Amino acid sequence: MKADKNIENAKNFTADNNAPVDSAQNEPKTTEAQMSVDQYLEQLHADFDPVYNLLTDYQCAVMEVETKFNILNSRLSMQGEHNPIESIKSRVKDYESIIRKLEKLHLPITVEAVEENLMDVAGVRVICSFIDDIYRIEKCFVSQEDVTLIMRKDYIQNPKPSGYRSLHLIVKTPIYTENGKKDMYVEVQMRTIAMDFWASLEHKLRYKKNLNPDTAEQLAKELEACAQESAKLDEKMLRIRNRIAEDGAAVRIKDISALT
Ligand code: 0O2
Repeated sequence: MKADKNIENAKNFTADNNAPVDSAQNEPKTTEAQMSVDQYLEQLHADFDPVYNLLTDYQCAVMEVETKFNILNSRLSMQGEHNPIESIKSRVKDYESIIRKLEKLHLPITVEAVEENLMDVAGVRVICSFIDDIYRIEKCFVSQEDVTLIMRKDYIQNPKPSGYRSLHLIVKTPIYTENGKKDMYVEVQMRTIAMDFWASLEHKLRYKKNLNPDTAEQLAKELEACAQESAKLDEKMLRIRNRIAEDGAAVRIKDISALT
């Protein structure tokens, strides 16, 4: 629809401004150049529509998964004393990164190759307050009927050498389009606020191209140390939260026994 309009606009643009005027009849003439612009746009349309459709499907998958987490957050927060999810960040890889990844994997640059081989085009990042919330939410999420767990990498139990910690899940989940049901891969990254804080800073270092190698090495070491401190902080916060919960429960039990 949008692309049709673009082609139409392009035709208008050519007719209004660029086409040479036939002096005899004083009317724009259809030229070879104009034809080729139309053909070019139609080709572009044919090439880009499948890509646009694919990225839209991934966007829908992201929305489906986000909704699942939002629902879990509401349900679990009714039972506990806090919202287990602090925030959710989502993205669909842009087509430039998709093409670079296909190239890196020596795969053909086709829509089919993306659908069959790339499992991280749709990404949902779930940020939790505490480590135990991550595993509690994971369990509820993967047990849903329309969520199929494809891959699980626990970088919280087994951090990467860089110090990176997060729980990664690759799942398949359906979207419902005008053409029916379609199963989509979605990558879910689950982490605490501290893990997310660390990962965003380390990501900056990773993509900083022109850093002096010595500085880069030193910063990587500092970040690794930070990762260990932040892991300890996560554990301490969890212990404190549990103490608060236990004391609260003890007070409630005392109150109840005073009534009986
Ligand atoms: P972006 O821009 O975040 O999307 P692959 O996905 O094929 O490169 P693999 O081993 O299948 O590699 O995936 P992995 O390493 O389990 O997870 C990849 C994603 O996790 C990365 O995506 C990052 O988002 C995140 N990640 C993994 N390791 C690190 C790390 O050491 N530091 C930080 N900051 N993030 C990490 P992308 O595509 O690399 O980047």
